[in-house]
Amino acid sequence: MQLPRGAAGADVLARLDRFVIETPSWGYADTGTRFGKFLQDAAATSIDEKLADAAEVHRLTGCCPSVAVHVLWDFPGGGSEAEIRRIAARAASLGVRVGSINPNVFEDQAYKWGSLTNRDPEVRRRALDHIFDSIRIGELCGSNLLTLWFADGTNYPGQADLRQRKRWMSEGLREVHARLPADGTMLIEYKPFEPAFYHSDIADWGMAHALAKEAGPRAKVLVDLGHHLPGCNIEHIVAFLIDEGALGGFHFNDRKYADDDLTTGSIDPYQLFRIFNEIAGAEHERGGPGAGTSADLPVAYMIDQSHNLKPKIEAMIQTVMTVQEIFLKALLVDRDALRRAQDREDLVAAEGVVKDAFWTDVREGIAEHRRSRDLPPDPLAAFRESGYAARAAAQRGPRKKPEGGRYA
Ligand code: AFD
Ligand code: MN
Ligand code: MN
Repeated sequence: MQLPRGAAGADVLARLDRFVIETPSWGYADTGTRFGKFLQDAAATSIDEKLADAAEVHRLTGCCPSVAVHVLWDFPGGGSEAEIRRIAARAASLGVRVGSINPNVFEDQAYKWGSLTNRDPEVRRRALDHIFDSIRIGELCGSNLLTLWFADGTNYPGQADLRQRKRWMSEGLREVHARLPADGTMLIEYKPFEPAFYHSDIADWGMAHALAKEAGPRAKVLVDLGHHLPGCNIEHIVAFLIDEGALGGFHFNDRKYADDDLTTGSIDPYQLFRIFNEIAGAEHERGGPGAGTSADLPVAYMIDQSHNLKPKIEAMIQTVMTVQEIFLKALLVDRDALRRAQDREDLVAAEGVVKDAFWTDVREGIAEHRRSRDLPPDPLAAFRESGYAARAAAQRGPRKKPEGGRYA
């Protein structure tokens, strides 16, 4: 099975060109696990360097125009209007823009017992004020997307009233929704555990969906691929949320055991394909690639990964290339043949239609298409040849090393 030629092929590639993937500012900086952090010389140490790295990914891939920001980590000046405008202008000068805004209501000591679910109304108010300020930052940056992840939860049975916490969370999210700008969308992200180890207040897609419906019509669910218990059928959740009109976005990564934030598709590319198969199937129902933007699902495709060992920009480019390839494969599923096989309960044929698309090697087709767009056919190879990482390491590395030039 090859890439379709003619009008069908042009439509599929046009859909691929409309498929943009947001990279996270925090993916370019030194991160670690709770067991420590391994510094990388070339890792970004400021929002300006993160934007520069994101711009390099966009320059080479042509599909990453926006950068997710983390309010406390990326606006060290406290988010003054001058700081925000400077950062937004810096992004624009680099050919990218600020994308989704991620408030941080989990690191401050005040949130030890929760943020929107804290039994202290002062803390709940503080968390809300921070989220409202994040909305302000978004408006000044020209971003209309707010991504909400809460570490709220408990570690022991009996620690808290779970139903009261649900009500506080819903009350807070309703207030957030009321503050959204007219064109704003809030994404509610769920996660079964970590950092809380007995219960998380927004533990699964059903809770996020219920809270989003209570918050208002512009609240949607964010599916982080690493936020599911082993064996979970994520593509079924995606299909259900699509059909509810509740799927707001993704955080792409991969996992072997938990929220490992491994590079997308590195462990289970077929699962990622099955997820995109649901997206492509739903878009086919809406008219498919030939119908143009009207068939495109209004979903934010974002990466959320911590590249602890892989070089950060390489890992980001690798991820973008993987997500593009997998989405293109899903667009190749022969929907009519699939439907005919399903209608006659021909399981083997139906599975064969899906697998034919998954096994299709689209790499040369994408490379050819990139050439036609004056993009490097292999963005990863182009990055490696560019010397960008070496230059970044030479500039940034010495700042991280104590006297003597070696890591402690
Ligand atoms: C952590 C959380 C969650 C959140 C991300 C960025 O698990 O995925 O989206 O940090 O705030 O990975
Ligand atoms: Mn996430
Ligand atoms: Mn996570």
